[in-house]
Amino acid sequence: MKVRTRSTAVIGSICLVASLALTTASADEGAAPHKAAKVALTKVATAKNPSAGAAGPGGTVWIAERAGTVRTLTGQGLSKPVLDISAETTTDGERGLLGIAFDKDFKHFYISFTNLEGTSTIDEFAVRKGKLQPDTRRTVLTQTQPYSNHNGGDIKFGPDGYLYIAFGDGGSGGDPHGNGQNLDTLLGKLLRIDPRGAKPYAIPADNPFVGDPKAKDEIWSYGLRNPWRFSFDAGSGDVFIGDVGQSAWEEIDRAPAASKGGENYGWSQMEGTHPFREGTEPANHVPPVHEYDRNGLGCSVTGGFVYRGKAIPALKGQYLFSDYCDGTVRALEMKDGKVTGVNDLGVNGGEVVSFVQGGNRELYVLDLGGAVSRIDPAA
Ligand SMILES: [Ca+2]
Repeated sequence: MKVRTRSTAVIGSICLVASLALTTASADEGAAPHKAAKVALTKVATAKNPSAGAAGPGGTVWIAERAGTVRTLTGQGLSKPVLDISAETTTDGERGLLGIAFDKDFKHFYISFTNLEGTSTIDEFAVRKGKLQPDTRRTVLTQTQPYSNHNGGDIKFGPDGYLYIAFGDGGSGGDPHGNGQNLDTLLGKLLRIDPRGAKPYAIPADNPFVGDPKAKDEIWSYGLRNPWRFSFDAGSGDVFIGDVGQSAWEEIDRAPAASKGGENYGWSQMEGTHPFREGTEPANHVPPVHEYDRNGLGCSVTGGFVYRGKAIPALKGQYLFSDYCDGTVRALEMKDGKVTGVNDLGVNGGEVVSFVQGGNRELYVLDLGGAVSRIDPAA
């Protein structure tokens, strides 16, 4: 009953938002009655402040710990560190080792961390026979950070083979430098680069602002506050971004796989679908596909993945996400790019800071408190 009650509460609050085209309950849409997927969390390891993860070579799953270590999941918990940069980062504010990613075919491994000065840093390692080659390490991209919060820091390869990097607006509160809407900074943006195309990296020729002298060529989309976690749908290629709100609205943004980039997600003129501090909605604002307020549902969205695994057929095609402050794992039912239902999956992942998609596309939840859990079908 708890599942249904919470789910109804979510949908009820969302319906107050007139600009979101939502149907109230998928059970009302006729055809087959809706059955929410039933899931269970299976704890597979304990880590020290796990912050991020990635599918690795040979079916492995790699887990980053915030203080600077990377370990792999084994049948008996986590391995010894395969990488340790703990002398190079701190966990002040929202800093630390914040993202890891492999490129296609697992030839290179990338880490995203804040260095001792707080500068966001993306480094690359060559991978041979499943092992990092420490002597190949090089820095791909850096971005100074004016404050210790809103670093973003997630990194993922898109289906196009390019590396996407999410940076927050630089921090403090209310975007004091106006970075979200300023195309002359990498802060408050989703970036798209080709890390192997040149040293230190190349800009894909079809990036949306190439040739615009007033805009950084690395920018793929903008108007983001703290896009803490984003992902690509392994089925469709659509991108989903969980953008943490200021004080009122948490949001999930989406762009279709066919997007040419350039989306403006609104911050800091908008927070979700609402003007922020007398802000004016930009003409090209792409509103979130989902937003929720802070009446009992959390305070910091953690974006996840569209489920494309095999273990839980009823969950296929739904976008999973959670909230650091609430921990409940939720799922958006999507149809033609619109949200048609919001499901509370009835499990709590703790201080959820990240989801990880394994090579078999099954999903894991990372609790900053330590638990690494796999999302399994309920028994
Ligand atoms: Ca927004």
